[in-house]
Amino acid sequence: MTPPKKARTTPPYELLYWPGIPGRGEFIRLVFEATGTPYTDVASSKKDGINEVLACKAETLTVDSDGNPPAFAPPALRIPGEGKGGKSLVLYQTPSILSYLGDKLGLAGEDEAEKHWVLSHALTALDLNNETHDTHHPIATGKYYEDQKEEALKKAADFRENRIPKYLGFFERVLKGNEKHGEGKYLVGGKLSYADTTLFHVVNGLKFAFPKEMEARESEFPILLSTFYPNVEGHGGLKEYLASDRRQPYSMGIFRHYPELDRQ
Ligand SMILES: N[C@@H](CCC(=O)N[C@@H](CS)C(=O)NCC(=O)O)C(=O)O
Repeated sequence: MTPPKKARTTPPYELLYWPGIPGRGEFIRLVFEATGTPYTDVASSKKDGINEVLACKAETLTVDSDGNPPAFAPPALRIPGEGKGGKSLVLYQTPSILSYLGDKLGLAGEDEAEKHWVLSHALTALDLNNETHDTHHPIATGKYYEDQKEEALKKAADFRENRIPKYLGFFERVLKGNEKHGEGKYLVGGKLSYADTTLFHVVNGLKFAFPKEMEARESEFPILLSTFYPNVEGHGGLKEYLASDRRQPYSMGIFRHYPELDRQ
């Protein structure tokens, strides 16, 4: 039987995120790229696309013309035709978007338990992402790094000495516990999930931001850094994407390389 047209086509997914940095938008891009799903990165591919990003988070917005609440901050995902009454659906918060897309694109786990483990691990990796941001902005997100450098040095030292090993040690245990199914390559079950792509990106960002610290710790987390990480990096659609110029370089976003914050 021929499936209905809608089931055979993917909706026109539209990522609403700042142009010029990987940022949190990258967690969303990775699930599209890993599954070969077409999407539009609105700010970088549409003329005046940035205005659409600004509009979804406008501080005067209470509800948009399609009935969606405002987004607190990018990333947001807009899906024409999937909202109430066949209008556009707009979702925000990285893990909420990942959970939605994970279900649609087969990256959310195989059953109810796996679905929640995938979400829990992705949230934990995103906590690590947020703590990484706070190493260079420990006092105020809206102030320059140079205005909070003294505190950043203290915050980064604690992050390197206590938080990095705590998080990476946790994920090493998760991978070890799932070795029977995942062979060290997957956090949950025996196939790629959005928890894997999310953790991969955070580890990739940490290697950029704290190269000396990560190199010194390489042998402490053998499954994570020698099996899991290269496996996700070499996965189907991701391998080509990561080597392409569509993968934006790190700059002034969450993952920044300040040599003075790294291991000395
Ligand atoms: N927890 C939110 C955080 C969103 C967030 O902080 N977005 C940043 C860019 S990565 C932003 O534009 N923030 C603006 C603001 O907080 O006003 C998520 O994961 O989506």
